[in-house]
Amino acid sequence: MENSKNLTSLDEKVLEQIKETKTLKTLTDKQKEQLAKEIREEIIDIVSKTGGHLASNLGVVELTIALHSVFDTPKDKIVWDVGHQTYVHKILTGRREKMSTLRQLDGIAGFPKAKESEYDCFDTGHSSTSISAALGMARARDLQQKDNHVIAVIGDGALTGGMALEALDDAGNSKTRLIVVLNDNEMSISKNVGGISRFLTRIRTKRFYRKSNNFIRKILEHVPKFGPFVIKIARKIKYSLKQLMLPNMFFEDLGFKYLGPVDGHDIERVEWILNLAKKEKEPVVVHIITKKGKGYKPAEENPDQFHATSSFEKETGKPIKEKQKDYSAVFGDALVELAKKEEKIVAITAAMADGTGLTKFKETFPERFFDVGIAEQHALTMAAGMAKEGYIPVVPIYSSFYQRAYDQVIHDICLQNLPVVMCVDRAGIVGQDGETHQGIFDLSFFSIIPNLTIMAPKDFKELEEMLSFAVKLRKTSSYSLSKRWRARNI
Ligand SMILES: Cc1ncc(C[n+]2csc(CCOP(=O)(O)OP(=O)(O)O)c2C)c(N)n1
Repeated sequence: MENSKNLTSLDEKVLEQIKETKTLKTLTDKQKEQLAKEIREEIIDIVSKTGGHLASNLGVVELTIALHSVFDTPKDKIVWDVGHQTYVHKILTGRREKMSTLRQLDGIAGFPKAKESEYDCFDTGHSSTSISAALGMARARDLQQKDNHVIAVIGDGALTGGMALEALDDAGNSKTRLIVVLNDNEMSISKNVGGISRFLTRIRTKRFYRKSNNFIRKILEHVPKFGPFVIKIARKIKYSLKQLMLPNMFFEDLGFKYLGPVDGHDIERVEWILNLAKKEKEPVVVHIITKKGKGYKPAEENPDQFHATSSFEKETGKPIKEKQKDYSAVFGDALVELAKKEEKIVAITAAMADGTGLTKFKETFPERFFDVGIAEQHALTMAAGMAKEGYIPVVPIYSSFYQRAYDQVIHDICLQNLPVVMCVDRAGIVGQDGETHQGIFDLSFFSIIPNLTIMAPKDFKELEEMLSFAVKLRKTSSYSLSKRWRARNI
C-alpha cells in the first residue's frame, strides 16, 4: 500500500497530481486522506460561488476515492443513484477544471452525463434507478462473457423508492454478480423516513451485532463438520442464530450477501470492504455509513439546507442572496389557511416537504401531513385511497418527478374521478439542474387525461384563488395546478 512512486512529497497538493484515476492506486493512505481534504476544500469553494448539491458530495469524498482506487474504472462501471453526489467523481475523472462552470449555461452538468465522460456510464437525475440499470449492465456483461464489475451507489433515501426495491428483488433472485454500495447517512433531503430507514438504523446502532457477528461466526466455525445430518442441523442453527442476532437478514433473504456496516470516512476500511465485495460471485450489498455535509460545519449542522444550495458565504454558510418569496412558499401558506377551515385537507409529499413549501403545514398539522419517502407513485395512489374515504389530499410534486406517477394519475385518480389536488411545482424551464429536471412535459401528459381539470396561475394571487377553488370543488373531479413557468407564460 505504501507505494507513492508516482507522486512527490506530501507538501505538494495531491489533487494537482491526479490526472487519471490510475494514479489513485499508487497513493499511500496518508496521501489519500490529504486528497480527501483538498477535494472537500475545492468543492466547498466552488459550490459557495456557483450553488449546487453540497452536503451529499461532502459525504462521499472518501467513498469516491476508494471506489476509483479499488475498481478499474471506466472498464468497471459505477452507476450513481440520483447522480447529485458526483462532483468528487467528476473531479477525479478529468473534469476538475470545468467544475467552476456548474449550474451555468453550457457548463458542466451537475449529474452524470455519458456524453461528458466515459466514466459516466449511465445518466441519472431521478431517484432509485441505479440498481435496475446496474443489473441490466451486469446481465449484458454476463451474456457477452465479459468480466468487469458493475457497482450501483445508492443512498438510503433513494432506497425508499419503489424501483430500487423492485430491482433488489430481481437482482437478489437472479444471483447476478453485482455490487450495491448503500451510502447510508440517515438523510434523504430531510431526515429519511419509513420502515427501511428504521431497519438501517437498527443495523447502525446495534454495535453489539457486529461484535456478536464475529463471535458467533467463530463459534460456528467449530461446529462439527462430519456427517451430513450434523452439517444440516448446524447450518439451520447458524441460520436461526444469525436471524436472531443479525439484523442484516433483509438483504440476505432477498439473495444478497451483506457486508458492513463500515465507517465511510475511513478510506482504508472502505477499500478493504470493497475489495471483499469484489471477490464475490453473487450480488452483494456493501453498507457504508457516512455523514452528510462532512467536513463543513454549516452543512453538517443543516444538511437539508445544504442538500442543494444557492451561492453562500464560505465563512458563515449564509446565503449571498436572501430567498425571495416564491410560488412554493405562497402555496404552502395558502394551504395552511385553507386547512384551518377545512379539516379534511391532508398534505402528502414524496420526500420533498421543504422544496414544495409544505414545512409550515407539517408543523401546523403534523397528523394531517404524510411524507411517504421518494415514492411518487405510492404518494398518488395513497392519495386516491384517502380521497375515496372523504379526505381532500393535496399533493405537490415537482413536474419532472410527476412523470413517475403518470399511470397512478390515470388509473387510480382520474378514471375513478377522485378529488385529488395535484400541484405541479417547478413546471417549465427549471435550468440549473439540467435536462432531467426540466418540467416541460406536464401539460402534454396531463391534458389528455379524462376527468382532470388543469389550472395554471399566472401570479401568486391566482395561485391562492385556484387552490381554494380546487379544494372546494372536490366532489366533482381532480385538479392539477401548474405553478411557476406556466404562470409566467400564460
Ligand atoms: C424521483 C425523484 N424524486 C425526488 C427527487 C429529489 N431528490 C434528489 S436527491 C433526494 C434525496 C436523496 O437521498 P439519498 O439517496 O439518501 O442521497 P443523499 O443526498 O442523502 O446522499 C431527493 C428526494 C429525485 N431526484 N427523483
